[in-house]
Amino acid sequence: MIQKSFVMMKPDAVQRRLMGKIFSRFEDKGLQVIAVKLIQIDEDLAKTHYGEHAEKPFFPSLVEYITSSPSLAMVIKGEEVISTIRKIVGATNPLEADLGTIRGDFAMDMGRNIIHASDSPASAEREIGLFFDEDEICDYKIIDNNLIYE
Ligand code: IDP
Ligand code: MG
Repeated sequence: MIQKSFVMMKPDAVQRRLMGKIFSRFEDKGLQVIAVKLIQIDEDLAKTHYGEHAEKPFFPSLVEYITSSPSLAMVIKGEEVISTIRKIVGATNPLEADLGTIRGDFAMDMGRNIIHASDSPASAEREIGLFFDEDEICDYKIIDNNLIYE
């Protein structure tokens, strides 16, 4: 099934100038980036986005991290894209993430793990709605021998 996922390069990815390399992981795989926004997340948006973790001990430091500097928000489209991107991203703890994944290759610390990706169709829909207006999503057709999407 063709799906859309919300993916976000966190402040450490932007600060470390890894944006191009991370885009390449998705583009090389054959996924389609249909929206992009560099955004300084404020405290309200951080708390809403990570609401499911509000009671966790790491929540204050997570909010501080995610609001510390701009993030790069994206919508990515493709066949089974939600689970595919979670595989490309790797485990939450970069020390446990397989080499070859983004977290496995670029990070060492759970609290600086480079990237966010939606974990289900329901969270993708919620997160895309939080970060993007409808008219910011360019759902163009790919005209390419390798990729033919509706
Ligand atoms: P995910 O990003 O792989 O979906 P979640 O469990 O949803 O992982 O956690 C959201 C984010 O909260 C993680 O990506 C990470 O930045 C942070 N986080 C999760 N667990 C910990 C922890 O134990 N210590 C510090 N930060 C954590
Ligand atoms: Mg999560």
